[in-house]
Amino acid sequence: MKDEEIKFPEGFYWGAATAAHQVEGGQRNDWTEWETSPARMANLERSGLIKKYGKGNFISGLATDHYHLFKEDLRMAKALGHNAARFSLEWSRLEPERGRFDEHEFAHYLGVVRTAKKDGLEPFVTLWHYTLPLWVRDQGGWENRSTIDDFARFVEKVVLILGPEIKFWITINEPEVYAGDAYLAGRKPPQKKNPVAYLRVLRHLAIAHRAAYAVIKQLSPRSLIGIASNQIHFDARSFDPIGKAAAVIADRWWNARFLNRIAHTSDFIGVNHYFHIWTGLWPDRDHYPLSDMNWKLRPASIYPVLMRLKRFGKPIYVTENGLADSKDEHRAWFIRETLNGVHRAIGSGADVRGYLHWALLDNFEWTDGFWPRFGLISVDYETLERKYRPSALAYRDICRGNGITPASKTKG
Ligand code: IFM
Repeated sequence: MKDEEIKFPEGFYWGAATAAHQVEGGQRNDWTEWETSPARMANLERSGLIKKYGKGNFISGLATDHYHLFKEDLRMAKALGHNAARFSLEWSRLEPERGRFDEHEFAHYLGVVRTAKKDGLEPFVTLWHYTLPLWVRDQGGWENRSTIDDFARFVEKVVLILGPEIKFWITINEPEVYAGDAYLAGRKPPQKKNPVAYLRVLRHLAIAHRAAYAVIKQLSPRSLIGIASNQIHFDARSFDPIGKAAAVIADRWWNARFLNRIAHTSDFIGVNHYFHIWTGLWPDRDHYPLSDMNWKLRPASIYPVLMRLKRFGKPIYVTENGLADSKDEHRAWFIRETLNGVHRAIGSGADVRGYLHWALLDNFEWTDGFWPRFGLISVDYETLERKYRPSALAYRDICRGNGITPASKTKG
């Protein structure tokens, strides 16, 4: 990398992201019921995973107890020079029974939002990040069309209470991943492997986004609304026409399909970027470090991803990007190189306005449980003690300096 200063546009948002179920603890939703089910436990036992990680690894339980410790966590984010924080609201807490809203829980999230703002963190609030109230699960979750109306009613209530405080709303997190994992791969509840249900759920999620958009715009016209879409960079060698064609098809199917459906009802595009997938007949010649989850670490992929999103002509926010790295060996390098790519994309005309690292702190990584460590802040799950990882401090220098200075370059 060049040794010069790289400055980001004035007002760029710097921060990190979390999701309610992964950090709060004490949930009662479709996931908490599923994770302890005898069938799932037997499966984990059979595959040797309980022996390897222990049963507790797979039960979200108290998570990081962010529900009670959010003030401390937000204070730590502030000390890291962040000026934005992405987090989600837990629908099952706010509407535990159909039409019964829990005022106490609304007050809780109002407290979270106000604390964030007092700490100088602009909230990016996700309305739905994977987990469902039990009554929604019982009516068939997103397969049932009436869940769209229920979601719109929930959003209306949320915006009536939190709306005056919120500028950025993210309606749905990674619809592509959720639908694929839950309805095609059978990895997440309700564990179906049904292409018809998969397409139906995707369609309903797109309609739900549009319905939420209409509700929010009506109640809070000045707020900005988008989704967090999982965007993958598919690639092949330039002389490999079949691999290249496969990359184009994969891109249309995974990256473009959902966004095309909702872009006209989005004020910005939120992008979660983790993967670079090789579609070539000839193997990739480059070698990449691996994360603890064996994900290839290729931060340069952010550039083509952002350049492809330019066509929507909307502001773009990187709403997630990160890696499981318990030893913190690669994170500082990974963030810096990703930001180099973001900066290059801005220089090439992509209107990128913020970067939110996944995650602020270690958390419950869904089916993998607690062992993957995604946090800028480490969490000791015995004591709940939080500590900054060195990469958090390297990122802090970038946030504070609104860019990458030679001084903020630490070894990766
Ligand atoms: O932990 C998840 C998050 O919930 C959604 N995006 C990807 C992250 C890492 O797998």
